[in-house]
Amino acid sequence: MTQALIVIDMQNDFCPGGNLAVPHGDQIVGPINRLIEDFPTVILTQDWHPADHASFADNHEGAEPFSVTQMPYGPQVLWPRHCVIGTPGAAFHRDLNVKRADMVLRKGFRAGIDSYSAFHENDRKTQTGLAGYLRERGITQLSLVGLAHDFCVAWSAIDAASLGFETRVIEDACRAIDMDGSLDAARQAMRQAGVTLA
Ligand code: VGL
Ligand code: ZN
Repeated sequence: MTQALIVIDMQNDFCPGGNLAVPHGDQIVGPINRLIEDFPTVILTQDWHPADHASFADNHEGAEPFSVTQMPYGPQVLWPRHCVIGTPGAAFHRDLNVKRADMVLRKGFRAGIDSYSAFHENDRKTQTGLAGYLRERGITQLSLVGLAHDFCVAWSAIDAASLGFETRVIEDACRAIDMDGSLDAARQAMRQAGVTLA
């Protein structure tokens, strides 16, 4: 089988009540669970940050959440503290069917580098190893779902397409943060990268 479903960051902190809640993020748990049954291979990603992570606004004196700062690797949005290693906010949504996952890929665990994409960290150099894993298993077609549509799903999909995977985002099973037009920009960037928006 050459297909995999990649479920991005279906964690409590990205759902209503969480620290970086994506509006209606919990509504896609049911649709994702149905998709999980249809794919031969399922991979879950988990945003997984140490407490001193550089993407947290409260680790930068006087910085407001959702402002943009300059990192050594370029501009970086500063987020509310979220998905701290081992906390309930970093756990998967309780109703997500995690039983069929072949792999759980953690990302963003280096204090100095954020990682939206499941393939490359935000410095665009540090690899997560996912491409190698998929290639070794002979997987060529990817379908992506999850949170957030305009950040981690989009960046993962763009990288997947540029790495040569046939890449599709199932938009009904995604929800967006949508700050300053970020969803429109992300959809345009995905189309440009050759990602199919389904
Ligand atoms: C995400 C912002 C910060 C995401 C993760 O999963 O889209 N967004 N960390
Ligand atoms: Zn994060």
